Amino acid sequence: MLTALHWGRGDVQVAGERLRGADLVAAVNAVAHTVAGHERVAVVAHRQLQTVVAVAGVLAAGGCAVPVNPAAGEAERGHVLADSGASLLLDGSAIDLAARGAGVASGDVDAESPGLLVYTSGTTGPPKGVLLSRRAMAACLDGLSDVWQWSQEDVLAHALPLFHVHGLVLGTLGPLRFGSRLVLTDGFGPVEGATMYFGVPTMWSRTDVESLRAMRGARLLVSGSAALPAPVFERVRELTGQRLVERYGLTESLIVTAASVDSDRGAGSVGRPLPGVGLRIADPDDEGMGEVQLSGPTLFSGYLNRPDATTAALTDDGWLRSGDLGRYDDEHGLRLLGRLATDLVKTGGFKVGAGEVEDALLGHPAVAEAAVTGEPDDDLGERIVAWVVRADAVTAGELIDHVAAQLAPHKRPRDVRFVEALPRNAMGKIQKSLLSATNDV
Ligand code: MLC
Ligand code: AMP
Repeated sequence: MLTALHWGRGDVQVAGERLRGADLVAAVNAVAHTVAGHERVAVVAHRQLQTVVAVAGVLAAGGCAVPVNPAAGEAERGHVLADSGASLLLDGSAIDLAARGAGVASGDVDAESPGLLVYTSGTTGPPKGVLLSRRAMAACLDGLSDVWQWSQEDVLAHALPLFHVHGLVLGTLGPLRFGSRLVLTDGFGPVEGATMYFGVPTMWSRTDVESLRAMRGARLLVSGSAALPAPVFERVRELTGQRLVERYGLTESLIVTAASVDSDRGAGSVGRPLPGVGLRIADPDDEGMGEVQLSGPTLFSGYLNRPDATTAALTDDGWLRSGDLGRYDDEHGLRLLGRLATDLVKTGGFKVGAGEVEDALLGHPAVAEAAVTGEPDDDLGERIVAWVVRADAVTAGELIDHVAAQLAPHKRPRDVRFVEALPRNAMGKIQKSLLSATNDV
């Protein structure tokens, strides 16, 4: 188990279906019996009550759940299933919410053992599996409960996907750990009685006036996973009377900083380190800006099957290189100012590796060369743009569909720009910074 998930007090509602108290515990136990003895269990993470019960059941049995994006394309899904070595795949229809089981004797589950394996994109190659221990998840959640005074009295509402840490660790295991009620909706919007809302900036910026007004009664509105534009912060403040609270983290570190419920929550700050978290700015320039590096109990246990990538992600003294540029001072907390890698795109809060999309495009016979960039976008933060040199006749739509068949829908390019050649330096390396100035043909 997570160490202590209080699902005896749990109350989870997803799209009109609800399980609570003893019924929730018994449904989770029924899954735990089914999965007992499996080290890793893949769970197709539809936004359904079955997903919550399945993941909790795997944890209760002492195993490690591997969430799979239900919309993942063929190549991506195949990679996750093969790389994770999952010996069982649970899909929503395989979970019977009416099943009831008694507690399983999972023995003493080591807090260091992985409870989740979450796949996340890097700059090149297919996504890497991030091993998250029970200890790391518990430390992150307890840290947040400290700074947000998150308790059993809370009702959390969100519409986040369940295959990333935002929706799954914070948005699902959080309420289960604290016994607070969870209402998971299909679209982001007001829920009667909700005291907390979690969303990515795109969700906050898309929420209409009436809906924001209806969220006034909540005590904590939280934004994370991507940079929150100042105008969105201001609009939410105007319509709800509340300052959005920001928190920051990575799949590899879980949440490491958060603005606290009682501190002054200012636009542009993602708060201070959670209890036990080490945060430093490496090689700061004259203005104090450098790479944010992290240590402490919330860090991952490594990438599965990728010791090389794990070593590359850590400094010699064991701190995680976040790849984010920031500045820290005690008065304002952490301010994020950009990213070191240009080959990662954050679109709608999803991280997408340029290399993964380029590889998918290059798999199309009509593509001679391809480069992918993230271009500024008012709605999504960044949008994926593909720059393509054609070897044969092909339309933008055909290439977008080709990517969608291989990868998840959010990894599709929004725009395809056909060019005669990609700008390269003397070594032949594509110079992405010059692409925006390149004209399509
Ligand atoms: C998208 N569409 C396209 C397209 N791309 N259609 C044609 N061509 C393309 N290239 C379609 C979509 O499928 C959708 O169709 C419609 O266009 C709108 O797409 P969208 O603009 O992307 O919107 P939407 O699907 O509503 O998604 C927006 C969103 C989503 C904000 C709901 O991006 C989201 O759920 N983000 C959350 C990401 C997240 O949880 N990140 C956490 C990572 S963990 P249709 O038919 O479906 O409407 C992490 C750590 C931390 O970062 O700190 O938390
Ligand atoms: P992921 O790999 O999907 O977990 O994404 C982690 C990245 O999301 C971080 O490295 C940041 O770039 C970004 N991120 C998360 N939270 C915030 C935030 N509050 N503000 C800006 N960027 C964020």
